[in-house]
Amino acid sequence: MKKDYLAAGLFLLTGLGAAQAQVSLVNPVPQSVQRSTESADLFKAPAEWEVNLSAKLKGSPAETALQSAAPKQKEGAKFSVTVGIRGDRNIRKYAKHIPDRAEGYYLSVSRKGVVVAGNDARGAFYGVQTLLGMMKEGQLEACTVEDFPDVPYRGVVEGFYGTPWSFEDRMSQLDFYGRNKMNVYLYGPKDDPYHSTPRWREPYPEKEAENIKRLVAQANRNGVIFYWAIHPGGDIKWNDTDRRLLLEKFESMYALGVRGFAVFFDDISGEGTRANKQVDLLNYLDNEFVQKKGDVAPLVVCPTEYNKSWASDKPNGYLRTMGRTLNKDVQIMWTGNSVVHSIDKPSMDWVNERIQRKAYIWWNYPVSDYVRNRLLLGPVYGNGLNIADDLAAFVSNPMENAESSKIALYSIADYTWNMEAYDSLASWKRAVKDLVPDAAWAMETFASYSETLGANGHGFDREESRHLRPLVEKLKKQGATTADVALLRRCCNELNLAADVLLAYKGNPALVDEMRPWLQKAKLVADYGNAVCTAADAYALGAGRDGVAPFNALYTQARSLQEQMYEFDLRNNRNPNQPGAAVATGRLLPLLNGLLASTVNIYNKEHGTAYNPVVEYQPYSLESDVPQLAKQPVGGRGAEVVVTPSNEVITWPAGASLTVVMDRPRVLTGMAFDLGTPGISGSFTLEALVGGEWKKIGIFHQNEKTTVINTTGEISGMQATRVRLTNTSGKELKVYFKRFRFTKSEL
Ligand code: LOG
Repeated sequence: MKKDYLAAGLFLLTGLGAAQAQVSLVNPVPQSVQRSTESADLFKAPAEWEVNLSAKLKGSPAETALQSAAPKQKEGAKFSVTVGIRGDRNIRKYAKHIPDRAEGYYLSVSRKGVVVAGNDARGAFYGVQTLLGMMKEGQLEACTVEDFPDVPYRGVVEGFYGTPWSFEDRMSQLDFYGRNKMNVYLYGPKDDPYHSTPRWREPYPEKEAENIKRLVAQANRNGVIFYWAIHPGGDIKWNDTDRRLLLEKFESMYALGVRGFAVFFDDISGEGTRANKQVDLLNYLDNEFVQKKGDVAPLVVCPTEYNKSWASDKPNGYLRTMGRTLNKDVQIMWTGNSVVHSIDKPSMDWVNERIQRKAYIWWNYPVSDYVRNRLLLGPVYGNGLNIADDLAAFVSNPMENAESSKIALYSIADYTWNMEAYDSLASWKRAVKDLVPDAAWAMETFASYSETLGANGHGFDREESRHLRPLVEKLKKQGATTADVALLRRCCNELNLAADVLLAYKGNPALVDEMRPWLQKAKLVADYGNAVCTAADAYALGAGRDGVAPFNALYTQARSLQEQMYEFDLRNNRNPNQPGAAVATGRLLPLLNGLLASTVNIYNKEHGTAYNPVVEYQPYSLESDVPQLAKQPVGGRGAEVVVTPSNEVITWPAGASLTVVMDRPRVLTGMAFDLGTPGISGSFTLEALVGGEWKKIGIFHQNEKTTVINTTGEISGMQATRVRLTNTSGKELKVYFKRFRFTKSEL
């Protein structure tokens, strides 16, 4: 169908100067835009208009959106806006142009007025949104648009660990989804006690219930289906009582206005993971609740085996059991080949065949709950542009930083609406402009240093600072020149400028609040870079030393700023997993570190001095044959050595271990780890490598309930080079990895 539109176009918008074309402001990019003249016919948007809305759309999101528009509604105004849906008299003449697709619409804009003809009510709403999007800069453009979404359900799953979004965050998000033509929001923050174990059984207290009611109303105003998700698998009993309690909880949510329901079975172990029991419950909920109510959206489930790397592929394995026995109208979520992964055609074919339906993609980007010291502000890329027909839905799991997430969400809305036309960099630029209209340059600049995820257990990464790619390649082969240093200095100064502009930006206080630690950190990075560049120019590249501070001062300043950055991370963005604020670690900081090291080496050689050239000293590394832990980062903070915790259930093979390797012996002073599983201590052996010999360290529970295992007494004083934890139970175990840290002192 899309092909026909393209072929029929007289003057397609594609390729025309985006700057003057008002329709180019619209997100998501429409399927087809046509103009009757070759050059854009732009005109000033009217100050008032007469709205002719069909009776069927009274009280609908289309009407609400028109009421919020800048032009005043006035009977008899010269400019008319006619809005209806297929079958309505007021748009009968245009019916043949309406795409025969769910949520499709036809829009015609001329100097006399506008016609919006929706295929259905949501289509009409989206036609109005396109009109409002065009008018963002006060202008309109004569054209016709025929448009519809590629993916039936598009939106967001608030499904991360960490601080759940606030009520205000969510209100703003739902409005944003309406504007960007996303139609689902799934509420499932892991740290809402009433969503998960054990309090999923209890109704919300009054205030929270009232807020949910208001959120549902806000979703309805924006054409968004509000799904409420429950996460009961941690302690569910497969008996009548728990089934009844779950149904009662759903009833209480229904009473608050919720008309979409989901059950999440992710990240659990034990009894709750049994496929046939889950299916029994889900089919029961589908038959007795969803179908009987009649006004509830399709039930959605997040399975326990929600990605290929964990899926058993036996004929009677988990996924195929679900595929075969779960009611066909229940939708099954899927994160791809692993927990965090790009989605492509082969991976869709793989899962769809097994679950016997189109998968409901839960895309784990820009979620940052496993790299909480990061803001992920880069372009959205990597997903197949040819999978539109393979998806039941595509929803994004975002960051706990709601406003910052809008950059990625804007582009995910774009991608899921019109895949073939998706242009990741262009979409990102529009996203930045939409979020920070009056400081887009600053935001683009800052964002281009906030892209990588750094080392992480999922091995997922995003390219950072594309503009520095050529320099990185060049410096692999040869030393830096003054021109290279000038480029680095300019990058530092731009980053500093961008950070200052954004810190003072008044257009979006919530966004600035979220970004503050990263903006402040960026200024330290820039200061560090300036010290390094000045030292390199004067003392390594011979670019003249007149008026330049002595080497010693510049060197000390660079060291001081490294320390300040370290200290900054200890004090800011406090969270138990990955505290601090990482900025520019993808390319800029490694380049500066390399430049400092080479400058120091040159200076030492020339002057016979012994300044330490080592910039990033990393004395710890990790070795593990537990696949899910093999890439887990390890790092030192003060006296502590910490392996980053994981959110998911870890399958720990028999005999497999996790080892922290140190570059030289250190005195152990304490140790604690938490596998989040009661009674697990007897299954593991903890050892330290002392003088080339493995010494066993006794394990005891500090507290039976939290299963924190503490070894402080026994470990104390050992001089070790390695610490190792091994599954010695003789069988594969399912555990969590909530903590693994020890303290040490230097010899
Ligand atoms: C969780 C999710 C979390 C995400 C990223 C799913 C289905 N579940 O490993 O709550 O935000 O990964 O850390 C998950 O993705 N578990």
